[in-house]
Amino acid sequence: MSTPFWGPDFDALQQQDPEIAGVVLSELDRLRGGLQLIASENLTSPAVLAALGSTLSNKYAEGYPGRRYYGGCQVVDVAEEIGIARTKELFGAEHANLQPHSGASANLAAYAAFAKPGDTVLAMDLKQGGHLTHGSKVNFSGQWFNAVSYTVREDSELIDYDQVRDLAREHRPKIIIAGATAYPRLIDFKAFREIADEVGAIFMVDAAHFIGLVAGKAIPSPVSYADVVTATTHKVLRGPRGGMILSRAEHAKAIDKAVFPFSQGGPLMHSVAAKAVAMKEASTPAYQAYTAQVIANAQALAKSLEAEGMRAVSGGTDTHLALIDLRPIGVTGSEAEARSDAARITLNKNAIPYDPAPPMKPSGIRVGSPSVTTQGMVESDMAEIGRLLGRAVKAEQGTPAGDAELAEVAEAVSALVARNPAYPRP
Ligand code: DSN
Repeated sequence: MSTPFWGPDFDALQQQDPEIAGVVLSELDRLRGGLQLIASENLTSPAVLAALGSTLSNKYAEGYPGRRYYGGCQVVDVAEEIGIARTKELFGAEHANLQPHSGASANLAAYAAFAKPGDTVLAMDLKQGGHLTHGSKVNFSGQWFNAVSYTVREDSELIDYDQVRDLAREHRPKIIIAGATAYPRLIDFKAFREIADEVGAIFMVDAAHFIGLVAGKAIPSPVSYADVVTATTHKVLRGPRGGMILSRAEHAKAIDKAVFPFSQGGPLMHSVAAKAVAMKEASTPAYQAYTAQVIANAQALAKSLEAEGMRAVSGGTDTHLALIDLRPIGVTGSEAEARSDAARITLNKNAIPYDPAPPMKPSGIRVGSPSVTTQGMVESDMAEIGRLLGRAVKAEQGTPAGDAELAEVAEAVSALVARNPAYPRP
């Protein structure tokens, strides 16, 4: 290569802006010093970070490769073309758009491609594991569309496909959406496809959470069943923060127009390039092994939390996350989140299906294995994490004994992560 790489130049940042340099280092310390169990996060590779921290960030490139509204796009065109080709190949998709800035932006574009304000959409209830963009009244999806929600069964805590069919027949939605942010089980895409066909609806899968498991061939793919698949690139997939859309060729034009110019302006070309890097990484046997381990680890973690007296919603997990009901141990999700935080274990409080408690003090937590698996942890580590988490969430924070227990757990967490560090020091 004739031109040496220019940036990320951390020394320059430290000199020019020590405050923000300090923040960057503190965050690295936080990642290295604790356990990241947020199911939607991961630890991106240095290659992805290098693409993100590159001069591609400077370029305006409204439009698509070969059809831009700005000059000088010949170089960024190559990045986007490579990214699209890799994505189509990886997922067996007829069309891919890598420009959505986020999962929510991808969903906005997908709605716009197939529905008009006032149309009916059918999606999973936010309180039962669906996403904000699946029809919540505080989001565009609930304000611009007539959003009808399906739920999980109260007994099994699994999606009630009979209810989905009944609601589809009754409301004749324009779009039926499968996908969730806190549903630990596999989704029957074939059943959804059949329901969509019966009522003439577009079938959209929001695969934000599990697209990385699909990339690694660890779970079945929705691509052959869905008209459109929206996703994020930063969860199990381990790319940069961002979104993407896969679709059938017949919908390619509608999708591309809905992203630009309808809902976005200039794409973030450094992020598009970093998505291309992530697709290459996700095409390797090593990544496939990673995704299989992600699932094995989530299952081991759920089991170890059950051994601590908690309950795994739906009895366990088939994916990278588990939803944990804390009522059997008499702790709220917010208490558990705060206590875990004090013990250097990062996770989020979460509502459980049919939660009797309010959203800010829900009955559960959500835990995920993508980050700790990237660090190289395996089932035996997850058993230890479960024991530590059990001690942390039961410690009465604010009492001398509880605080001492949390400090002890924090020490044990430090020892555990030292064996499998995040972003190991060279
Ligand atoms: N915030 C993401 C999650 O944590 O699942 C979804 O957008």
